[in-house]
Amino acid sequence: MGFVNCEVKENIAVVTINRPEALNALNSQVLDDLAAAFDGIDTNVVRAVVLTGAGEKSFVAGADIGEMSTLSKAEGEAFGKKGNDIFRKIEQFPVPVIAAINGFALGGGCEISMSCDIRICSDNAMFGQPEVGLGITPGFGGTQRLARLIGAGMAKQLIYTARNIKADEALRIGLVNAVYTQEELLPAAEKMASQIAANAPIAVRACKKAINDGLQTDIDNALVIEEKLFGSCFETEDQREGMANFLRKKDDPAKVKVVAFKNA
Ligand code: CO8
Repeated sequence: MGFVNCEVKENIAVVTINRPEALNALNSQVLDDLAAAFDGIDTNVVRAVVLTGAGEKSFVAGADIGEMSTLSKAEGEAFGKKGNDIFRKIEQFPVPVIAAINGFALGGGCEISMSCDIRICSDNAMFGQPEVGLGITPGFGGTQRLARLIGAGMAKQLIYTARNIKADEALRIGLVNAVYTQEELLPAAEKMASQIAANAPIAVRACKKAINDGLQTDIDNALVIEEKLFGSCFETEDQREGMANFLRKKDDPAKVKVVAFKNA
């Protein structure tokens, strides 16, 4: 597919934004290709996704400034909606998405990483919302997701000053979970995806939904969301097999086995 590659390795998918000549900047075509790549993933097979950028320098250096430079008010709003729709698709994708941030994650690049479930980065990564320096606001969810992730005070400081931060600072403020060398990043992301993929897939999906939906409401309603999803797990084969395996192990440690969860 044009600007986005998707490689499925057993039950994980690696989606790579592939426009390195423009540091993987997001133009309309990249956004369309990204949507198509996620639409094309068979979630009956794939249990976790890694999202990364091609090349050694950049994850995504933002929305395409050339394309944006001549937009009218209505076109700007439409472009913002286009990005928001695809980022929301990633955020609500049924299985977890890990952003493996291999360099610049500026503007729309920082924003797309924040629509993923988990962010890890390489030691050359750089994050920022430089939009006010270009005369615009963040437009692909940055004002909302950055404040939710790292708190309103720190988000406002980063957005108002348009200051870029390096990997170590991103780790300190909780924007990323871990920092790796450039060589280690993708293997680490794939290993994490495989660890997720080894667990009961329906339960993992239910956890994602419970956390995401619960964060949008008050604690009482959020706990009801969890109760319902928790209850639904008791209709699955994976729950029966997972618990039976634990009880067999207790009975006789020699009976220990790795459960091959079925997505059922
Ligand atoms: N858009 C378009 N092209 C880009 C972008 C971008 N965001 N970033 C880099 N490129 C291109 C450069 O133009 C250059 O192309 P060419 O070789 O044809 O001249 C190529 O990528 C390589 O870039 P540089 O030569 O600049 O590489 P450097 O290593 O010197 O610098 C930087 C790297 C620091 C990342 C620099 O390229 C840069 O500052 N890029 C812009 C970063 C930025 O400001 N990003 C935010 C954009 S705004 C945004 O994302 C808003 C999102 C919401 C939009 C909502 C719309 C309504």
